[in-house]
Amino acid sequence: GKTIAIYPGSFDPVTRGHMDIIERASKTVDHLIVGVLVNSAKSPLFTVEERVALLKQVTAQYPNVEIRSFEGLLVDFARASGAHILIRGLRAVTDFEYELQMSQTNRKVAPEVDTIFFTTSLEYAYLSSSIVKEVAQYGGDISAFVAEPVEKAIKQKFAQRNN
Ligand code: COD
Repeated sequence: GKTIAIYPGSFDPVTRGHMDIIERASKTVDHLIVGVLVNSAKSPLFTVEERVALLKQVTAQYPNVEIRSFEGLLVDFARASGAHILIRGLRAVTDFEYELQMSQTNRKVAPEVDTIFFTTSLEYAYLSSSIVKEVAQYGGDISAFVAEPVEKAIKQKFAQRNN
């Protein structure tokens, strides 16, 4: 059958690091669903609708990539989507403990759902959504970190906030 995978995250907002994982993962599975978590503990800069819209813009060139939001447990979303694979990215060792715990918990709750990790491309190893927001907040150039529509959207956000 078709291999369906989910790449879940907060994507607040999507960075070039995420985009690299999406591109690579989309080549290895038949269908890739990027799942945007609705109720994150973190207080997000972008609404879930905004995060989904930005992801749609930067992944429009991949016909087998779909963007959806989800609430509740990730493995329930996976089951409902017919996905048996979760995709996650690994940057530094600091990602490892959290990712290991998540992956093992998810497999305990849903044994048929397993996680595949992609190691970050070297040029994006340092990159995170929070770093991008911090640099943007103080007016720094973020064009190396995010795609153009995302850069515009962040600038708009901070312009609104400072008015
Ligand atoms: N290079 C490579 N990978 C990267 C980079 C980069 N520069 N930046 C980020 N990534 C990877 C991250 O490692 C991660 O794998 C993915 O991209 C998404 O990152 P974030 O930060 O947007 O997403 P998270 O880590 O906040 O997502 C957490 C989830 C939403 C997946 C998690 O909280 C969840 O599943 N929540 C639902 C409730 C649930 O089921 N909880 C139980 C889980 S055990």
